[in-house]
Amino acid sequence: MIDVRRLGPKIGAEINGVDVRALDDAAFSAIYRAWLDYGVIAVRGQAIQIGDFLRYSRRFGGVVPHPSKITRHPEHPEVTVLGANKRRPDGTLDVAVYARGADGWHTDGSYNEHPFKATQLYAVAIPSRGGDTLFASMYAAHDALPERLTKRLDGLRGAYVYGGRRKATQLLAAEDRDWKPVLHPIIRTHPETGRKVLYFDPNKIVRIEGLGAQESDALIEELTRYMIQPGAEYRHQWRKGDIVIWDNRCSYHRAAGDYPPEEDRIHWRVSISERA
Ligand SMILES: O=C(O)CCC(=O)C(=O)O
Ligand SMILES: [Fe+2]
Repeated sequence: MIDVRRLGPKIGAEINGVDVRALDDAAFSAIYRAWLDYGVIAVRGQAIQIGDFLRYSRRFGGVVPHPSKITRHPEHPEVTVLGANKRRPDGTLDVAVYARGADGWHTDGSYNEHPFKATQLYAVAIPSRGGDTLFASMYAAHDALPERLTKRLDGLRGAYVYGGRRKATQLLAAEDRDWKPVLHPIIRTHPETGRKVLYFDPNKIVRIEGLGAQESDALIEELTRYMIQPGAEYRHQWRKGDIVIWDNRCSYHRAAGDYPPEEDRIHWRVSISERA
């Protein structure tokens, strides 16, 4: 039996008392089921090596390298190391590294034709305060849309690009900065749960297909206000040894990004694809 405990009213659960290196298929499928049900799962208390992390991550799907080459683990390109090398050689803080994911609510990989189904982090070093990660439910965002908006969004697709309208591409190598926008329906059906979501990412959306620039901007602004619903949030306070996986098909997240910059906050991170 896997001990699953709810964390937020509409998103988030924690699992204690397991060792991810030694899960049989029945135990793993209970974790996978909980992940589908709760959107975000924190497995506590893991003391693992990078190979263990990769083996466990591959049980959720194909592990694919993140487009930011400069933050990849030197020996394991599929692993991004969050929070490493945040000081430049001259000692100044590289804010793109320090505050990665803190510039607003988003979902990972919306710039891909097939966005990452999941992102999984392992907490290697945790600061003494701050540095939480916040999550919110896309199901709740969808369910809060007024009928007028649901009707209007029917059939509409958003165009997404790495860096979005702000062209925030600092973490990419210079030669990798020229991306073509990809299209995703704004109301999507989760392929495994069958539930509808508001699939949206204000950081990476550049326009809504078929609308004029002004109308598109106004709709983007309106949708941004629906993303986070009262009671549909969960704030994760990290402990060293936590493994947290979130479902990018039904949740938004953001880093709080507020920890003391002189302290370490290091995570191994993998992107898990629906394909591969
Ligand atoms: O570091 C975090 O808390 C989350 C960063 C983030 O947005 C990501 O890894 O996709
Ligand atoms: Fe993210």
